[in-house]
This record gives sequence, structure tokens and C-alpha cells, in this order.
Amino acid sequence: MNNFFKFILLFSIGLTIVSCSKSDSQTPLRDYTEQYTKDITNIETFLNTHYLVVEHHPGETEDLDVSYPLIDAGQTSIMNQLDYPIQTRLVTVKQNDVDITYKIYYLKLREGSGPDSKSPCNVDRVLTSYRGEYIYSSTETVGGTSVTTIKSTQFEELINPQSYFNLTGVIRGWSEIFPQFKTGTYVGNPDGTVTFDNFGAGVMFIPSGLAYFGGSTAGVPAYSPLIFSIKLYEVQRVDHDSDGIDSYLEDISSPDNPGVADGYVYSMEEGVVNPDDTDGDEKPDFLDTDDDGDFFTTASEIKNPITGQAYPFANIPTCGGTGNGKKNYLDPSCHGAN
Ligand SMILES: [Ca+2]
Ligand SMILES: [Ca+2]
Ligand SMILES: [Ca+2]
Ligand SMILES: [Ca+2]
Repeated sequence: MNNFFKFILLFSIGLTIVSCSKSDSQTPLRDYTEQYTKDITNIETFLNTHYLVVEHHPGETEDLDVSYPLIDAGQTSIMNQLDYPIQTRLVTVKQNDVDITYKIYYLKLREGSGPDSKSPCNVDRVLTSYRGEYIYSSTETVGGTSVTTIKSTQFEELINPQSYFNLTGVIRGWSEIFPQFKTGTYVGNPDGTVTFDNFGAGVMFIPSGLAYFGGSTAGVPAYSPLIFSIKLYEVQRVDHDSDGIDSYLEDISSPDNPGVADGYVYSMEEGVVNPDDTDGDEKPDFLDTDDDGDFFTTASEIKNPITGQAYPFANIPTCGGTGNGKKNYLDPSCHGAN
């Protein structure tokens, strides 16, 4: 980590992306399911009635700036264009005791690449520049006829980020989509600025239930679906349970592919099996200081008995001879390096 990043870690600024849902206590919140139906209809209408403009300026701040004009002369919609095929991620959340499966549409303008390229997991911290817009419905009278158009308006832009965002402290949509991208490269300039290149860049279209929902914040009306265009500059790992294993390495499985890490660590509701909970005690590995439930802490199990220091992650021994390939701290049949 260079000095620039050490320096900016010292700062913490409050921006509206930080999740703070404060609703008017006089008005009951709308029904989540009904609101989602409206949101996804408006998002899909937006995607079908606007087209994508992407600017290419390699090595400059403006690289992969994006805009979404209304189709007016037969352009191909965001939904149907093939330069950056639209992708979706489904996210199920229990809200007011009802499971709602949200669809987040997103575009990968560039995944991100470089010798040290890395993806954040959903609980890491990210250095990102971004632009936020909200989607709304606008009705105008044209030639005596009432015409409704789905439009978007910018509410926030951050071009030169000075601090990291904690993906556990921002809207849910961000923590779901950032892991789909990777960092690129950067160089420090003599004037103290930093030039980023080949960074991950994309656009996400987020239903209000995974954003501010009924909270109106910093120029965003309540119940607004949001559009964020993002550029991923750097990732900072977090070890939430301080057991010596960074949280992204405590991603051991995925709901669809048992045993295959997917870039997300999961916290499940009570009674729901968590793919990232080795000992099944309902504490996910990234929050569990004894991951295999053998009463030996993970921190003690990853210590090299000769040096007394933790092994580098790649060198943590597997349980001697049992042949299941699990590292010691994930296997209750052995303890530590013995
Ligand atoms: Ca940990
Ligand atoms: Ca556990
Ligand atoms: Ca752990
Ligand atoms: Ca243990």
C-alpha cells in the first residue's frame, strides 16, 4: 500500500450513499412487495427507453463515463444493446417477515484488470468514484395528450474519492454488485495525484428496497429506484472477527455451488442454512472466532508452533493425513499445527 492510500485512510467523510433510512414517523412505510413491483417496472421501462453512451479516455478520470439519453432516433435500448450485455443478480431479503427476491440489473463496462487486480467481497471496503441518479415518472401534456416518461436525475457525483466506503455501511445494492468488479492499476504522479487505469467500471439499477426505500435523503425522493455508475479503484480487506483470516478468505461456499467460493460471505436468518458457516452454529465464518467449533480459536490454530506467528494464509497446514484437504482451523478433528 503506498503512502497515498495510507494517507486517505485517515479520513472519513459522510456522504449520502451511507445507508441512513430515516422515514417520516407519521406515515407508515409502503408495502415492500408492492413497491418492488412498481420499481422493477420503472427500471425495465427506463432500460427499454434509453440508450447507452460510453466515453473512452484510457488513463483519465473520464474513462468510461457513461450517460443514458432517451431514445429519439431509433437507437438500441440499454436492455437490448450488445456492446455491454445487461446482466442480473437476484437478491432475496426478508422485509416485514416476507421474503422478497429483488432483481438488480447491471452492466459491466469493464471488469477491471492488472497484475494486482482484485475483487472486493461484499463486506470489504472500496475506493470508488461514482455518479448516482434516481429514476422517476414524469407526466406531461403533449398536444392535449398526457404522456408519461420514465426519467432519471443526478443527485450525487464523486470524481476524486478521498476515503474508502465500507460495503457493510452503504446501501445493499452496492454490496451486491461491487464484488462483480475488479481493480485495475494506478501510478502516483509527481504532483501528488494518482492516475488509475483499467479499473472495473459499471452501472447498476437498484430497486428502492435495496436502497433508501421510504427514507428521503440528500435530494433523493422516498421510494426511488437508483442508478449508480461506479469505477472501482482500490479494495481494502477487512478481518471482521480479528481471527487472522481476512473476511474474503472466510468465503468458503455459495448457495448454488457447495464448496465453491463466490465472492460473498453470507449472514442468514435464523434457521436458514448458511453456506459460509463451517460449524453450523449460525455464526458465519467471517464473524466466528472458532470457525470449526472445536473450542480452539482460529487465531491459535493458524499459528506456526515454531515461530509463534500466524502462517501466511496459503501456508496454513491442512489436517495431517485425514485427506479431506481442509485447513486446520476448519477441521474439528485436529487442532492447530499438530
Ligand atoms: Ca476473520
Ligand atoms: Ca460458525
Ligand atoms: Ca472466522
Ligand atoms: Ca477452532
